[in-house]
Amino acid sequence: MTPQNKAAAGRRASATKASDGSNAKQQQLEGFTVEHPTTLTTNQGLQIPDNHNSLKAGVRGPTLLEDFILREKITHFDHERIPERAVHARGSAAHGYFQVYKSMSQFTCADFLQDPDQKTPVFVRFSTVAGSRGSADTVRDVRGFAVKFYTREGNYDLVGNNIPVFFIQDAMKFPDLIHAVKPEPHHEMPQAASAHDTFWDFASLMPESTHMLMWAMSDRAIPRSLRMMEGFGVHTFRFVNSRGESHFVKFHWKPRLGIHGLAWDEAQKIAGKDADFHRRDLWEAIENGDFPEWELGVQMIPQDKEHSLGFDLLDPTKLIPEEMVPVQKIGKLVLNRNPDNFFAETEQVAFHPGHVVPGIDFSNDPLLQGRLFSYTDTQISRLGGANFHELPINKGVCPFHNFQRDGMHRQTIARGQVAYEPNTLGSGTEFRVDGGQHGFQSFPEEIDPPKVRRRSLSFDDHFTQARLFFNSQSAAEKEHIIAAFRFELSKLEVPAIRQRMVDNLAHVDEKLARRVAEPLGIGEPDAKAAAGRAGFRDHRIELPIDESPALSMADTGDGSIRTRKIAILVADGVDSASLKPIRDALEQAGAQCKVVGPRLGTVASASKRQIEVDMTFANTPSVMFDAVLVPAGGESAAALAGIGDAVHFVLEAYKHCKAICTVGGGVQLLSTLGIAADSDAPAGVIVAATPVTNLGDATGATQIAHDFIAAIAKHRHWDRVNIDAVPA
Ligand code: HDD
Repeated sequence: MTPQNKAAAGRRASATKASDGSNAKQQQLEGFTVEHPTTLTTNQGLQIPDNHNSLKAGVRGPTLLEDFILREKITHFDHERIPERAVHARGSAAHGYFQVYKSMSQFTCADFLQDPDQKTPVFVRFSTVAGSRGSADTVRDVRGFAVKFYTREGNYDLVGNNIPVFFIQDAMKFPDLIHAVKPEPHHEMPQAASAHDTFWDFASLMPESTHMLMWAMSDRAIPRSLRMMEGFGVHTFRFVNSRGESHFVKFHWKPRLGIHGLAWDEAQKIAGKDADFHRRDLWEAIENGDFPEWELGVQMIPQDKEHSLGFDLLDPTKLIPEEMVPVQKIGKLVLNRNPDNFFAETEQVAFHPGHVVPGIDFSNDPLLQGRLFSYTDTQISRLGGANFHELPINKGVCPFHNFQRDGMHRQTIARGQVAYEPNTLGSGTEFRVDGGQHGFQSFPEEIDPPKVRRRSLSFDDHFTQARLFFNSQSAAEKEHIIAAFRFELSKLEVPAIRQRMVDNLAHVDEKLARRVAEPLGIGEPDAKAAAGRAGFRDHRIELPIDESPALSMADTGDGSIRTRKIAILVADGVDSASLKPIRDALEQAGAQCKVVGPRLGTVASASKRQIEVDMTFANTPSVMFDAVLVPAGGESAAALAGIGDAVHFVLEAYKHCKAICTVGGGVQLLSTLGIAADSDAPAGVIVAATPVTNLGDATGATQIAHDFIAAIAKHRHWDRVNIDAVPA
């Protein structure tokens, strides 16, 4: 067994031992997994004698059509690819479990929300929306957050995003939205990017998209890690309890590690340096035992309070501010096992908002209603037929049976004469299902309206919540939003689209619109012009709040630095005595330290000790790290100052507002780079000019480590001034 196989087997063994229900899916999957073979056979089991040579008429002759072994192998290869998802093609996934904190029976009869001792297995797939399957992870985009709960009553899929609102109000516009954001159809450019004419042409003509655009231009759309983003069910759903009483419900996933973003410049660079950045981060965290965790939160509104919010809870471009209806944390999600096979699991998993269980129901949100059609339909085309529910990753852990039959790739072997209902031939007694009281019961909402192809007037406020979002951001977050709009709109070839967009933004915030417009070579934002255009709606709703602190990413998380990546920059002459206690403290706090040097192997410390180098300046840039430590050692610091890549490393980390700690001789490096290295050191820059000898003592080092850890825990020091002047 290879080391990977051994590790995977170990993980599986421990997973299958659990007795709290969390192992049900893993046990089922065991029946489908295979290990690497020691002999090769054909798909029919025939041993293959030679896997290098085809059957020929003489050693130099043509290959014979008779060679069924060659044909089988090549034919299978020719058909290895399936269509990628129409949206959310690029994704990464993991197994885990969900556990409710206390019974939710007062609100819902969903079985998996009743017993705090029960763990429900889950499979969670995160994704970007616009890019192809092989596109980069860190592009500016919405992230999909799709959770499949394998419950005892059937699969429940919560197919959400990391942004709580959507671009459009009605599913009728979904194909238009996606056609606009995908690469332009004549030349298939740009890949995985919204910064092009067709997206903003559409968005500027659809003012209902304004609220979500504000989110998409914020750092939410460039997450530091999939483990550090929120998730939302977006639509209003329904909880229904065993008495048939309904509450409207909004779902939230709150990450334990807080909500953190990358710098835009950093995100673009990572896309080239490590296109798999988020996938790798998720995989490695789980392999290292740092299991990502979220809490499930719900906002509940009793059925009879449907119209109490001032805006329409059926409108998916609106959120319910947490200050109006608090989020109750009702359970936790833990991801603790990587998939065994990407294609079989992550690629073949098929989500559908219509996969619900008793106790959870839909609202009349017209976007949700359209989704209820789309997902099964797309799986049939993507996975090659109607039996995709039989694929191992999609199969429920509870029994399922009906009289649906046949179709491509059917796995189940249904016994007996009968494939219809009602019948008397099947079970021996009359079998009939109609009007039963058990199983899934749709909430009997009373509806008696005329058929109309129109939108409710209550959907007609497109700006109030966009404004609320903007008002709720920290100063730095506002600047990032302005910069993102500027970047995206500056990429457009048609100035009229830029103008239309800033005209719309003037209805969110005059100053925001003017700041965005400044470098774009267009006129002043013209709110009146926007108001005169087709599709413009501004029937303002009154909100009881002007700001919602919960909409900001600032100061979120548990304050720990667990899983944060720290680069330790070294060259010959580094002071190993002062380095060790700082490194130990960082690792004890859960950070991962990597030594980056001029070459692989070792460097020699000032005291002639050999220090292992993990990475080189040439193969690993600063954007792979959260923080930088330049240890003491005058000779080492002088050498680093002479290495262009090392200088760039520090400057770039500084520009991206990361915590930087320089000690002893390392401090000189900062001064050389023009960064204040005295008592005026910028936020997040820890300068310990203490003589090297003193740093060997534990107290000095502990204080430095303490300050450095506190700076890393803040994630980024976005208020660092003048970073635009930094040449990196
Ligand atoms: Fe969708 C995939 C989330 C609106 C049609 N969607 C898909 C995935 C996520 C979402 C996370 C990827 C699931 C996976 O990992 O396999 N979609 C959303 C959210 C929406 C939304 C949060 C709005 C609130 N989607 C939406 C509409 C439609 C679709 C309005 C069509 C009417 N979505 C699809 C799809 C996909 C999909 C084409 C592509 C692959 C798939 O379904 O399985 O059917």
